[in-house]
Amino acid sequence: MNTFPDKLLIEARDASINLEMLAVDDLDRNIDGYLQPNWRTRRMVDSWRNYVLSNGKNTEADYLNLRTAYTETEGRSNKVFSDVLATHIRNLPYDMSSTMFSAYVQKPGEKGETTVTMVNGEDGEDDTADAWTKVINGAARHLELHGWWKSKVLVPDVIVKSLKKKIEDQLVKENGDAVQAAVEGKDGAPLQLKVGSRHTQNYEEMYEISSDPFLLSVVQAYMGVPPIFNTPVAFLNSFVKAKNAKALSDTAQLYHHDMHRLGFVKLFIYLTDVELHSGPHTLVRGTHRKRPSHLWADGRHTDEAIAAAGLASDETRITGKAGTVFLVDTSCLHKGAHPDSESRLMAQVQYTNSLFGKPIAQSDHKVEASLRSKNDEIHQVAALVRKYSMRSGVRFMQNFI
Ligand SMILES: O=C(O)CCC(=O)C(=O)O
Ligand SMILES: [Fe+2]
Repeated sequence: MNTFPDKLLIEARDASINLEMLAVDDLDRNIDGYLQPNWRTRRMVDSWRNYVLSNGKNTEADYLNLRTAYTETEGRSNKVFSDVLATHIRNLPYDMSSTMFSAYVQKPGEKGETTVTMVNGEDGEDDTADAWTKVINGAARHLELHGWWKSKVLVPDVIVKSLKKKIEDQLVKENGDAVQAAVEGKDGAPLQLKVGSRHTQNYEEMYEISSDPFLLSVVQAYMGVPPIFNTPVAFLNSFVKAKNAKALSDTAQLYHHDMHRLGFVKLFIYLTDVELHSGPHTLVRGTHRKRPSHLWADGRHTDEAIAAAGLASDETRITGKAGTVFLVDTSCLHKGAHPDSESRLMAQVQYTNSLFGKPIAQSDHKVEASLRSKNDEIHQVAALVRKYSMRSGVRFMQNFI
């Protein structure tokens, strides 16, 4: 067997992890100029260094430093650490000619709804480049201001249908009749059913959508670094009545912030039409940057607590047809609204700027695992990971190499 290219991929992944040491050293030297002195953020630098020195391994203690510093500094630690990282890692140009969201920008003379028209195309130049830059920066700016952005252009129907079928088949395989009961909101049906990354990582559609050059460009413009693909999953949320607050809490249907990594943006893909009554993704806009002090606490927050803080009018509910994709900086306060009368099927991928944070299973490294394994499934995922490393770069697939 020729393992030469795989060894190169693994080497390149390790080099990519190592690059983060530039940010660690920068922070180590300058942190008191960047952030108010704080014991926990100091420890967070050490934790990040541990991550790099161990070639990408996190401990629970290091992860806790990140999570706690976020709360203690009211988000500033993550913002500063992420900005420092961005000054040390080069951006990638993504080739927009293969985007599935091409309807955003049309060449002069093409028919259809034109979101942006071209200006200043010089001979021999890509005359759509300016237009794309405008759309990308507009989306990134919307994320920065509000914490979310929704695409007007849907994912092509064939991709939505094939992804949906794979997820439904897996749900039925694991849960049998409970799936139909959940869809119909029958008494006793489960509130939520999940397809874990163990399965979704086999679905090419997850990579195809999330590696789209347009989405990667928007997330890169927002985070300042080329994004890393992390935690592909899918959920079915049933409109069955919730038994209690704990059930809602366990299924992310109470307000909370995510905090597994330094900087991240979640890509959500609706696989059913989602209206106000079907449990839309709901967030409090702007809370990724600003919120009343007590709402920086880790854990869940009730709707009443949001209202009492005067934030009810900042609630944003994201609806859309099947095939709608949107990006959310889920370090903001957010939840899946509990559906009233229709169940919701949704897939998601987390884009992140670093894998520092929550411990990652070494078994996630499919290319590395494939060198020693005869398991067909591992080889299939490894093939996808190689393909999308070629398409979008080693850094994008770093978690899975
Ligand atoms: O179900 C939703 O809309 C939100 C889920 C959630 O909290 C998350 O993915 O971080
Ligand atoms: Fe969440």
